[in-house]
This record gives sequence, structure tokens and C-alpha cells, in this order.
Amino acid sequence: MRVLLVQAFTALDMELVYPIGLAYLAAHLDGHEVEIFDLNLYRDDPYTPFGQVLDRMKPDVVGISLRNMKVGMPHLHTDDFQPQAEAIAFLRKRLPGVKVVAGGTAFSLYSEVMMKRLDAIDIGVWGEAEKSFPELLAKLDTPWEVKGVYYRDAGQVKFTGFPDKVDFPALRHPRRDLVDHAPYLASSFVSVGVQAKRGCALRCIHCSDTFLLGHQVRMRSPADVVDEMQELVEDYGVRQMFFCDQIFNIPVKHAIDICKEIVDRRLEVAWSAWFNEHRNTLPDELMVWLKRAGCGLLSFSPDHVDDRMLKNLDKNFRHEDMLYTVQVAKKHGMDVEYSFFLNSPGEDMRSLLAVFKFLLHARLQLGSNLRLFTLLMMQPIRIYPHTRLAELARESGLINADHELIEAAYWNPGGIQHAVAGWQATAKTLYDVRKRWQEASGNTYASVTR
Ligand code: B12
Repeated sequence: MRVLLVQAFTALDMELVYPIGLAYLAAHLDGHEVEIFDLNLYRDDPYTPFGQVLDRMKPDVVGISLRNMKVGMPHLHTDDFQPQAEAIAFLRKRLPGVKVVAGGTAFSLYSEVMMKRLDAIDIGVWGEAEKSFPELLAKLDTPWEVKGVYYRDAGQVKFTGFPDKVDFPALRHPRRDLVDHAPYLASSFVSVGVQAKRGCALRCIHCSDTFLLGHQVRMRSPADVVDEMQELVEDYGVRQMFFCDQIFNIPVKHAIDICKEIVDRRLEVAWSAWFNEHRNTLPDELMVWLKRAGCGLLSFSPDHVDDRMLKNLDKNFRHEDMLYTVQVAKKHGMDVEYSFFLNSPGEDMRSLLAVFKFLLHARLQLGSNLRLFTLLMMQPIRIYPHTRLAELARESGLINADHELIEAAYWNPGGIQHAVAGWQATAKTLYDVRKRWQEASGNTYASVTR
């Protein structure tokens, strides 16, 4: 079968994101002719090249990856249903008989809404799909026989039920040969991803990653991870990457072993990842290896700094750990970024000010090693479906019981929302200035927020 895998529009004014999910799928489609096409590479005119690839390849199946949808920062992003619907309508019109199969993180978070609103999708695949998608291609006429599948039956959307998690360490490497890395490298230092593990043991109340990937952490062997990094360097000239893991430094030993493997092979790479803030997950030994292995940035999403608020968010660390992150970054000369939510459950002016006080402290301690662009993105928590925060929002009457949550809903109650609005207006001004500067720089792929 001829299968075209398409990355639909991601957040349009942010960095490009290498379609690693599609490259993973492509690696597991034995016996099919496969190509990958990313609409985001042609932001000015996506439809001419899209039409050309459809005409040339004449795929039997188009697998469309819906990664981002209404990501929830209206003043920063422009993605929506409409561009995605237009892209699907375009391919439907160009190739009326083609089977359209959707998948991806945004699809999986809002599967039913997506099936209802994007009626040109024939079949949807929930979650990780290295096993289910090839199975589906073999059973396109009887999709109800495959787990994890949404299909249409007499005007009704039906679901075959959640599949087992894939055996991640046993997967093949993503098909990097199907994607040109150059535009992603030109876009930002986080654009090309590598994945060392799937799943997360933590229980932060707002996070939907565990709905998608589970609490059990499934790890690849460090040697296998670094084999893939080595391929990226040697075969594609990629020396800058981002780990797509939920958290890189849990377990710590796995993180250290990956670093050691990079160092042993003398691989010259620059990379970053998301890190947990608990001091036990950031021992000196790890920091030393991170530095030697080319990790240039510790990316933290603590979301808050105040003990009471961290408890409300069910974080596994406290304020003293936050201070420790500053101390350890300073000691080892690492760059750091932090992202925070505003007006999370229980917020008051005192706790809000604690965030800014912490940032000031970090700036004084770390100077320019503290990267500040994430401040542009500080906002109230977007309430994602399938999270404890969504339950809490319903119980407390903040949202209606039947809210589909695809239209942005935030945890942003009470008087603090006025302070938040003030901050967002400032962030928008900073954003606009930066955007004009980026445009003047002439790099059409550049990210405004990185
Ligand atoms: C890593 C990551 C990032 C990294 C990406 C780095 C990189 N180079 O790849 C960075 C930091 C850049 C990032 C940024 C953002 N991200 Co992000 N990110 C993730 C994360 C944790 C992993 C994504 C990933 O790479 N997975 C690895 C690959 C292998 O898996 P996959 O893409 O899911 O693909 C699998 C399946 O989905 C499926 N599949 C995928 N496509 C298709 C297609 C078909 C046809 C089929 C059948 C199956 C299928 O099969 C694949 C293989 O199993 C996810 C959360 C998660 N748990 O997945 C959030 C997530 C995708 N991000 C999200 C968001 C909101 C953002 C930002 C807007 C955040 C922000 N405010 O800045 C930006 C947007 C960036 C952009 N330009 O659009 C949301 C999107 C939800 C939504 N409503 O849109 C997610 C789901 C997290 C969340 N729950 O909030 N992100």
C-alpha cells in the first residue's frame, strides 16, 4: 500500500517540530511504500507542495498527525480546527477515494471531539501506534478488529478500547531518512527530538501525559539511545537535539548511563531535556556527566515555587529543592530555564509574588545562565481532559460537567486573574517586539518563543 504520513499544522508561530512520531510509525510499516510530509515546512503556501506530493504519490492511505490543537495561548498561537479541517478537506478533494486516518497527541486527547468535528477523518488511532497502525492497514475494511481505533458505523463514532502500551525498548529506530533535518535545525535548538523513554511516574494534577503514556516508565537501553544519536550525527549531520521524554533525570541512573555512553563514544552533540527539580534527582554526579555529555540547558517546569502550591499541584519537590536547582546550576555553570503557571489552585498574592521573588533570586545567582524567554509563556493552567485538575474544575463548578475542554478553559478564578491579565498584556508586547525582530532576521522557520 502507498501510505503518506502528514504532520498537520503545529503551533504556527512557534518552532518547527520534527515529526518523530511519524518517523517511528514509518519504521514499523513493513511492506508499504511510505513518505512523510510536514505542512509546517511551507508556512507561506502549504497547498502547492501538498498537492504535488498527493498527485505524484497517489497514496491509498493518508495518515494525518494532529499534534497540537488549540494549544491555549491565544495571544501567542494561531492554530485551530480551521487550518486542520482545510488541510483534510484539501486532500479529500484532491484524492476523493483516499482513506484518511488520524492520530497524534492532540487527536488522542480529544478523540471523540475530533471525530465529530473533522468528519473527513475516516478512522482515528488513539495513542502510541507502532503496533496498532500497521494492524489497521492490514484490516482497513474491518477496523473494529483492531484495538485503539475510532471508526464510523452508521453515523456513530465507535471506539474499540484502549490498546496495551507498546514495548518501547523493542521498537526500531525512527526512519530519519524520510525527513530532511535542515529546516528543523534552522528553526530552534529543540526542534529535532530523540526519545529515551515513555511514561512518567509523577502525578502532577494538571498533566495529561500519563493518560497518553501511562505511569510506568519504559526505557530504552542507553546504548540503543546513543546509537540513534550517533546515526543522527554521522548520517544526518545533526548535532543538536532535544529529549522528548516526560522527565530525563528519573531514574537518575538511566540519565547518567546515557551521558556516559555519549562521552565514551566521544560524540559531539549539544542537547537539552526536561528535568525534575527534586534534589535527589539532580546529584552532583549527574551534573558532571550532563556537562561532559553536551547538555547545554536544564529545562524545568516546576510550575510554582511555594510549598503550599506545590502540594496542591501534587509535585514531588518543595521550595528548598527549587533553591537547590539554582545552587547546583551555578556550581556546574549550566544554563537553566523555568516555566511557571499563574493562578493555580490556591494561589494568592503572596504565593504569586513568591514566583517573581524566586526568579529575581535565580537571576541574581545565575545571571545570563538563566534563560528568560519562558516568561513569555507564563499563563494560567490550561485544563486538559483526563486529568485530576479537570475533575477538580468540574467539582468546584469552574467548568460545566459537559465541557469538552478543547476550547481553551483555564484554571484562573478570582481576583488574581486581573494581575494575570496585566502580565499577559506585557508578555504580548514583548512577544510582538521579538516577532518583528525575528521577521527582520529573515529566517522563516525561526521560533518567536525560543
Ligand atoms: C517533547 C514535547 C515537546 C517538545 C518537542 C521537541 C521535539 N523536538 O520533538 C517541545 C518542547 C518543542 C514542545 C513544545 C510544545 N508543546 Co509539546 N510535547 C512534547 C511531548 C512531551 C512529547 C511529544 C513527542 O515527541 N512524543 C514522541 C513521539 C514518538 O510520539 P507522538 O508524537 O505522540 O507520536 C506517537 C502517537 O501520538 C501516534 N501518532 C502520531 N501521529 C500519528 C498519526 C497517525 C496517522 C497515527 C495512526 C498515529 C500517530 O503514534 C506515534 C508513535 O507512537 C508531548 C506530550 C506527550 N505525552 O506526547 C507534548 C505535547 C505534544 N505538547 C503540547 C503542547 C501544548 C506544546 C506547546 C504548545 C507548549 C508551549 N506552550 O510551548 C509547544 C508547541 C510546539 C510547536 N511548535 O507546535 C501538548 C499538545 C496538546 C494540544 N492540545 O495541542 C502535548 C500533548 C502535551 C500536553 N498534554 O499538554 N513539546
